[in-house]
Amino acid sequence: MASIRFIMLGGFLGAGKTTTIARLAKAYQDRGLKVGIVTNDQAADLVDTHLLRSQGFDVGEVAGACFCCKFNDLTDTMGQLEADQRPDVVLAEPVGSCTDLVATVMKPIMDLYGEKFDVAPYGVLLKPSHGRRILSGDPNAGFSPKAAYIFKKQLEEADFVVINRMDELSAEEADELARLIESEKPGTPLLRTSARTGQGFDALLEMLDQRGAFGRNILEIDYDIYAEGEAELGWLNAQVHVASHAEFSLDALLTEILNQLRDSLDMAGAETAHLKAIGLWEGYHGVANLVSRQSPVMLSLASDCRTRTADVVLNARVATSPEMLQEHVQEAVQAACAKFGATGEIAHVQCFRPGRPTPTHRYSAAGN
Ligand SMILES: Nc1nc2c(ncn2[C@@H]2O[C@H](COP(=O)(O)OP(=O)(O)OP(=O)(O)O)[C@@H](O)[C@H]2O)c(=O)[nH]1
Ligand SMILES: [Mg+2]
Repeated sequence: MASIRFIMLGGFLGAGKTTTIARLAKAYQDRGLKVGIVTNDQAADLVDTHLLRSQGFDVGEVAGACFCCKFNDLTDTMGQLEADQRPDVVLAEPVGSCTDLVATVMKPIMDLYGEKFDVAPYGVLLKPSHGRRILSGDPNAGFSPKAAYIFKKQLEEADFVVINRMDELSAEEADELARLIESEKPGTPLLRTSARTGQGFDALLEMLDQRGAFGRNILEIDYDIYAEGEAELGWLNAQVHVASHAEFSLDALLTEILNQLRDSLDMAGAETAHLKAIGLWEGYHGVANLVSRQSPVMLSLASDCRTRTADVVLNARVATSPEMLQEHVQEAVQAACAKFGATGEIAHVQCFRPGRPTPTHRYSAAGN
């Protein structure tokens, strides 16, 4: 039986992994291939899972810790996808604050499941504004030096690097970023894409089809700095039930919740890595995102729906304490709902700092 192509795409929070994976999944389906997707988060209630499922993809989820710490859950989830429909391709999205994935995920899959999975080169996506600021040594890069350490380790272990969001960059800006990446990681293949428009996807597909000596960049990494960098982020996943006597625009509500949050976090001086909210009602779904303190809230998927009730799933990753983050979220949800004459009942909330990663397996450069 032919092996399943395993494609993992990394990159910092908000780099565009889910958007890229959705576009790649569609491209593989257009080639006549069956696709499974695995999402991952430190907690339950993932916007990404809802978003990808609502687009009709077969999605398994590993929730509660990153792939490296839940390696057996990752392989079990891939086993379930296999039992459901035996995909030709599995696309996997690790948590955006994770690194050391070659040693803890790619190598173990190659070694322990090499007959079943054929592992593609490991690509890491960049959010240009974030990448430029860290790589040019901006002391106010928003996140701490420890978070910058994680970002640089992500680049270091990549087989290839992708500058995403090309639709927002001039040729000069992209060239400048390419120079910074080249001096950080000389000789690494570099692609330029827009997951929004599809620019550069032929080259990305071609790169992912390559066979060869990939997955070789096993890191030397200090897990204390890595763990402390991750723990600087407050992490919140919540479900909110919204109800009103009058109809409201689901898209306007999602945008308003994130705008309220953006303003209050900005006032508090808390840097946002990624805020995302999906609104769901009777088969309709809309998604809003915010990827940094400097950028506007984007409605990345319009539901075009008016409703009296909706379920909203909210995921926030922000450089602040979990307690502060939860307060900001509660206030933003109440203020936004009030604006639409609605009430927002937070049904389920998980809020914490990510714990120290303790990988199930870790292969060393020497072999294992
Ligand atoms: N303009 C533009 N926006 C993009 C592009 N790719 C992604 N986005 C937007 O950036 C935001 C974040 O994209 P995601 O795909 O959710 O990013 P992610 O890397 O999966 O984020 P996490 O799962 O939180 O780590 C969304 O609003 C996307 O619509 C792009 O190429 N161009
Ligand atoms: Mg994602």
